Amino acid sequence: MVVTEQSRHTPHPLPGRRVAATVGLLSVAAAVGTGHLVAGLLAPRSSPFLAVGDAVVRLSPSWLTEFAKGAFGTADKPVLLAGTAVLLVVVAAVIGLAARRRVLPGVVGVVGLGLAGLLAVVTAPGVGPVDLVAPLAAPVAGVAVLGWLRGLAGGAGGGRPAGGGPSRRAVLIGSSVAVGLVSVGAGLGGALVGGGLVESRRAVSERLARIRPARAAPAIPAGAAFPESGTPPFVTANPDFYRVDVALRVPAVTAEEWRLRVHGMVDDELTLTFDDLLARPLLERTITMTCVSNEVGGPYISTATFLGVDLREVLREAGVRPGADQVLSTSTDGWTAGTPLDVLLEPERGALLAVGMNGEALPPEHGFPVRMVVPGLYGFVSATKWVVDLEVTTFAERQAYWLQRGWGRLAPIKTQCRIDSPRGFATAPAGRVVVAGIAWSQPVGIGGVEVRVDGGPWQGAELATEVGGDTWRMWRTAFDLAPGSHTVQARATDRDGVTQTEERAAPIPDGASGWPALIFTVS
Ligand SMILES: Nc1nc2c(c(=O)[nH]1)N[C@H]1C(S)=C(S)[C@@H](COP(=O)(O)O)O[C@H]1N2
Ligand SMILES: [Mo]
Repeated sequence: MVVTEQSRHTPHPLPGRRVAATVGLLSVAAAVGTGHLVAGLLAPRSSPFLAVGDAVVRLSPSWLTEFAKGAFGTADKPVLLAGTAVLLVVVAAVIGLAARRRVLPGVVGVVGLGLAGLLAVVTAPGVGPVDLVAPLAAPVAGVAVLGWLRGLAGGAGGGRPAGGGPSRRAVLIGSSVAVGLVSVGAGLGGALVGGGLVESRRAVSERLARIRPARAAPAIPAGAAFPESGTPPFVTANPDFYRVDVALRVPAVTAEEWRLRVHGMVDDELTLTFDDLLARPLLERTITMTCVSNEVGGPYISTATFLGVDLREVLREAGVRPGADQVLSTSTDGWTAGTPLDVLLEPERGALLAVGMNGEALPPEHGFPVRMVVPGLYGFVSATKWVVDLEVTTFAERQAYWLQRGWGRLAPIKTQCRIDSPRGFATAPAGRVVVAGIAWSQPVGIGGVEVRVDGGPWQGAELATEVGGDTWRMWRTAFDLAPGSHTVQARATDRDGVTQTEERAAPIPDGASGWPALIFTVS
């Protein structure tokens, strides 16, 4: 083998600083674009770029987010994302410069960015395994493009002898354009598939912020909760709101493509668009939702202020025919709920086609763009998320998803309570032990809660300021207890004077019953 002096000693010229920085930019762009595209296809919320933005919001101290809201109003999120993008451009250029001589520092930089994205995604509420794909794919694409472009630019020892083929400069420019197009395409693709939903939701939130409800929910009075004694806050923050559904992937329907068909035993079939809903009077109602699967003492209960359209008015407009006794609602993913028609037509019930939750559009996991909420009924017979179809029919004719699987047909929420403090098997210091919790009996409301320790006399608990019958009510009381193990029990009584039954029942078919009890130790 003959190795010429010339080719062995051809020095690989270092790429210029501008070229190196461009290589860094394109590599990071490819990473971000790929992450966004994969997220868009698999799980919109797992876009590393958007997740970093969300993480910044989540981790920011409240004075900073309040300041941002004050300074930028509803534009605070675009401003935040633009800021993140600017920072990313700077970091990308630095990565390119770092990789000018040796590729390793650049790889470390891209992987470091990838780790930041991954961390942001996995620390978000409610992540699943599928959410990991996009943040892992992003740095892989970034490193691949970095290595390739460096080769083309001559920094990686892959330089070809000059002469003959296209000049290095032409190759570099050509490939840069190609990579740039791919990155932009990936970004756009991701934006179209997943970002379309994100964008739609953001636009709805902004529209809702400008709308004055025809009827606003009363402000939550101070003293409606006892968080200092261990109860949850009165209104559940959206990320903390319990979630129950059979959807493996959160359905992605934009507000623009959403339609609701109202049909069946009606005089006039209706098809409503999202704009049609927003053109109606919007009502705000604070409602405690409960899942029938909740065990005594369980977590599947939360409260939000919903904004929506009066469902009764929509049904009356369609003109319900005699003989119907059920509204079968269908989600875009095919799940169904059967709601008793007479409940939906009660003037005081307040059933909603909800579009807003705690001052923003419904979160995707909670039914964006539109869901049903019916005070006083368990979710499986009333709270259809991503609702697209309402059929007025009969229970004899049509059976909904869980009814077919052995759960109940009529499912009013049972009067129930939960002890939140002390925790089961906790150790409390000797002296006065505060016992606190929540109670609910939608839509009647709670009139009293009693607590007893070790089977002793029932003691009436202090009730928090009442918000309404459709919501939970917090309670607390205290006992002087001797050291040792103790059992505490609670029972709630509704506003009509009916005390919850002591009889234990499992959740299936129509909700758990029995007095909550737990054991703890006084030291
Ligand atoms: N499309 C759809 N809607 C659904 C469900 C579902 O599985 N699919 N589950 C229902 C049940 S059982 C409950 S308790 C509530 C829970 O609503 P949340 O997840 O917003 O708390 O949604 C209801 N709506
Ligand atoms: Mo449920």
